Amino acid sequence: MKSKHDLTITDIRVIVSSPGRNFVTLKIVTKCGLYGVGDATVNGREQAVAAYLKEHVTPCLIGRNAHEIEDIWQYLYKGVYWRKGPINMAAIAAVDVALWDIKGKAADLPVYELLGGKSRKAIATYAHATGSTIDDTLDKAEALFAQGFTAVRLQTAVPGLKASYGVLGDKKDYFEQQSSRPLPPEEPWSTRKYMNSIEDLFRQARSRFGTEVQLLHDVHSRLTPIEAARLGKMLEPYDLLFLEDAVAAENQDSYRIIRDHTTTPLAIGEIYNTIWDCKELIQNQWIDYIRTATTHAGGITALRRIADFAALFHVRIAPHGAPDLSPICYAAQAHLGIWAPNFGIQEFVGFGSDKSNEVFSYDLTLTEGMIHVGDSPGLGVDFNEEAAAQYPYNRSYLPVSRLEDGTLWSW
Ligand code: GCO
Ligand code: MG
Repeated sequence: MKSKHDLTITDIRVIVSSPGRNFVTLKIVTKCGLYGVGDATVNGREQAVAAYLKEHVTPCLIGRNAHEIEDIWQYLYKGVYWRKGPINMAAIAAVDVALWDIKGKAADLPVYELLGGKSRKAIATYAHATGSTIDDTLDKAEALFAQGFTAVRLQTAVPGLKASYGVLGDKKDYFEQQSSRPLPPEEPWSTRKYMNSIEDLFRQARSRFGTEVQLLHDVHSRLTPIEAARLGKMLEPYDLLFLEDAVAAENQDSYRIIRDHTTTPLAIGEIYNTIWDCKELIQNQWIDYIRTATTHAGGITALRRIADFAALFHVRIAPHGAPDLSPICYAAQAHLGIWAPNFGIQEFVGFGSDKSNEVFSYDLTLTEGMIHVGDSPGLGVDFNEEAAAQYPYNRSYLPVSRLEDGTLWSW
């Protein structure tokens, strides 16, 4: 069918900006003037994706028909020869999301309508409560429940360690924390200290908040499979919605070991790039939630496939939603989440900072801990290039983690 819009791709812009923290944004412009935006942010490696997009992707796309999302996806995935990988897949994701945005605008429909329409009214989220002590964490959780959230991830500094991931210390928020790191800071880790202190957090949380609220926890891949199995058993009485990243799963069958020992639901996937990274986890039903992000696992086209595959095995999607995922990623995931029959929950740490809100606009609203998706055509997001120009790239890194004897550990 002949489109009433000329969607020949005429211009592609790659913008690296730092409105509070670094984002890599892609803008694809078509002949009729319709354009779409995509997120390609890989935290701590932003310039690598930007160079890849500028030098190796955009020249191949000029002149193509923006309607052909599937063919362009396959072209960038199979055509690269060296498939997969975080840089490649973030670049594909940004192109894919921008093309869905354009298709929606051309059809004058929100992207969720193109996916098959709404399966629910709004998207459930879980917020973060991270404190320097158990009381601090639980006070923060209480404030979130008071705002209407019904699910909260609890993290507390490990007693006896100088720093713990996610604990902000004197920093106002994640944005300020990350932008103060021109080189990777080093943080200590002790599995023994963690295992000796973690149960108390959840015991106190349940005794303070009761059984109605949902609680989650992120292990950040610090344990071995058998340690994770023990943790899952230890936390069973506190009825977690899920335990995240208990083990780094380069070996997907590590999760079999955990699964054999505990009924605590398991989630993983924020660092995965493709469906292949989670294929065995899903088809063996070793996990309950798959947490791949549109930005890091190939966009809406790829996440839709992961969601459909996961649905066959009772696995639900719970996409990553940390602050390094831009509002464009949130929008893409919101459209997917409102459609996916097997949507579980969306991680949510706010749509952005005051600075990032000058640069990104979005048609999403949060009420009572739920994200409501507006009916703007496309993804309903926009990126203000002039505002972004005020905030140049600022090199910054995630921390690295070491055991107390100096051994480098998983972050
Ligand atoms: C999460 C995460 C993040 C990541 C960060 C990496 O579950 O929200 O684990 O805190 O560490 O997004 O860039
Ligand atoms: Mg995580």
